[in-house]
Amino acid sequence: MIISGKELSAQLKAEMAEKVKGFPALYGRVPHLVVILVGEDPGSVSYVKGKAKASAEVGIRNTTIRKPDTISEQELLELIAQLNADDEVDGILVQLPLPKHIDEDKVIAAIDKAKDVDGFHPLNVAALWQKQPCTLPCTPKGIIKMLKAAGVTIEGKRAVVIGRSNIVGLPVSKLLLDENATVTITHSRTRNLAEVTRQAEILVVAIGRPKFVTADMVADGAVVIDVGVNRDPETGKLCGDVDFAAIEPKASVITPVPGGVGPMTICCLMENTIECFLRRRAK
Ligand code: L34
Repeated sequence: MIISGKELSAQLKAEMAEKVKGFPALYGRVPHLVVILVGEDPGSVSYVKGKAKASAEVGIRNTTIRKPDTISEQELLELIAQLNADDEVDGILVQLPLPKHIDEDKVIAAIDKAKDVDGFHPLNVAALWQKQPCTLPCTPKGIIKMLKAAGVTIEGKRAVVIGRSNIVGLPVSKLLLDENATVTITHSRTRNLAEVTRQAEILVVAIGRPKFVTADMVADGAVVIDVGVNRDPETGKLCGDVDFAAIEPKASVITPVPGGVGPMTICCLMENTIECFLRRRAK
């Protein structure tokens, strides 16, 4: 079974659009998401466009601010301070990665926690690990939604995550743990990786290397979630971290690239923007 993130996200966005339609009457306006894109990285340009398109579909106001990669850290921090102070802004997202001369951690920490639609702010991260109410990071949140929509039972399962990034590997591990999976986090220094991944009933791959996971690394019947968005060095087409053609026949459930986790990430960003908007209204 192939889980279509594209279809699931279309359904969820339609439900959100229905809800947002009522917001002007209830609250006087719709949620407003501001996306900051620094530089011209083609991947980032494409993802940020996807975020604007999804916003339009859901009825969320989107402002995308594009800055040259020569912007100083100070200028970026000042822009964020301005947006923090603007009561008409509900969500602030700084697309990553940033140019090397800018300290990403400092930029993320500068965003008002209540407007942190990515769930990357240190206070949101701390709340996640302490199981307190927080904004969940979009990609991990989308992964759990896909598993549930596919009818996958998470509780009691052996889950293996490849990758330990702040954006995906660590938070998705925590969410799987919260769903009562037994979680193993693997990475570049893991010995006998294939031996570990073959134990996985649920395998989440977020390593950022094209077709890194080969058929011999996956057990028959495994659920495989592919977070990678890479260019295939041979064909130049988009491909995941998983060799889809080789693994799809073995897996019980698998996500495609494109059309899998990516669209769900954007869908959850819409949900987070609505949540931030409503939480700010409630105050
Ligand atoms: N701040 N930076 C911040 N927040 C994020 O949530 C992200 N991420 C990751 C990179 N940097 C970020 C994204 O938005 C990755 N990411 C992302 C979002 C959407 C898609 C892929 C990555 C996506 O929609 N992928 C499509 C293909 C898009 C294409 O054609 O280029 C897919 O179907 O997988």
